[in-house]
Amino acid sequence: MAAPTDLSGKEKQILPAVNIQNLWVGQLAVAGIMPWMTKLILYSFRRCPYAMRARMALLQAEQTVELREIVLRDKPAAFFEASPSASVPCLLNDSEVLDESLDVMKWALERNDPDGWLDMPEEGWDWIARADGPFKDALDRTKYAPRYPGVDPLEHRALAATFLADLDAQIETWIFDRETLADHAILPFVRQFAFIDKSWFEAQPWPSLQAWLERYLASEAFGAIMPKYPQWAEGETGVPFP
Ligand SMILES: N[C@@H](CCC(=O)N[C@@H](CS)C(=O)NCC(=O)O)C(=O)O
Repeated sequence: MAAPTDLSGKEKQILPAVNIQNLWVGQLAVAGIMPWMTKLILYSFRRCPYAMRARMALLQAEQTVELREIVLRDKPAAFFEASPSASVPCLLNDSEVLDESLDVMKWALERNDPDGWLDMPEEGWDWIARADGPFKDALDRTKYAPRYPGVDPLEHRALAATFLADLDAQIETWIFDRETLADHAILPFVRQFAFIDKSWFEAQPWPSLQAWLERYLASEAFGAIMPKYPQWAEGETGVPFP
């Protein structure tokens, strides 16, 4: 590993033009300006709720990655090579491939967890398991009913609603007494469900849940994980995120 002061000619030329104070070292690594830094690559898709929660944890943990925006109907060969499940998100670091969004969240926060998101009650994992399991199943059968022949979307909307009513009863401002991993693991899926039929969602008696979602959608962090990214193409460098 080269010492940070041991700059090649190219780096010497580039560095004075960069306002280093405004950049994370990870962004410099992605930009190729500090090549001795580990380069992290995130295959992502803007609207995928799993990728959204991974990006939220990376943002919170201030872990800069090279983001490669994937279009799911046009997956590049490099993505198939990287991701065993061919699903987003997929994070590559120098020693491993993280192909599950929750693993990406944990990995990022284990490196830097300024607000203690990982320090949540054990029950947080139960909420996440209910959201990722029965709630997500019901969400998909409500939203994408034609993909599930013989399935009644209204029946599944009612199943999803039982979970959301329980969550509404649990939330004051957050699921627990402060923001934790559970909030950010679940919020993208509640967003996805809410937008199936926004007026129906808003008419439900879930004031705490609705306010929780509204705060998320209006937050600076949400804006920071949702810019439109250009589709990544083989041979290109992706964009630094965050
Ligand atoms: N368990 C995975 C699920 C990820 C997932 O299913 N992502 C969807 C997009 S939202 C995907 O990539 N699907 C593959 C496809 O549509 O081809 C995780 O948590 O990361």
